[in-house]
Amino acid sequence: MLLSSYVKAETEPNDLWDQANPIILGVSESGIATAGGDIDWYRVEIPEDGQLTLNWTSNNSQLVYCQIYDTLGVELFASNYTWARAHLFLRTD
Ligand SMILES: [Ca+2]
Repeated sequence: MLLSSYVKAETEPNDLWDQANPIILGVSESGIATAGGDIDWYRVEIPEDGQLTLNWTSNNSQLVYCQIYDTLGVELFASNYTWARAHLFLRTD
């Protein structure tokens, strides 16, 4: 499991897949989810097969969810809405 070393703020616009903010493995990213359906895209490059651990938390009681796609646009994961802390463990092999 990777531990976050610091928090990096999102950069808008990031509402579309081709505007995705890069995430560096082991670094936390923060964003603001506004009422009315804000979307934040992020991308992560995984250097080798293994387990991707993703944690996300809503700090302002806004409902949030997470979807993960591969580079071909195939959905690999879709969470339920949550206003609390959520975890994902995804095998990348
Ligand atoms: Ca956004």
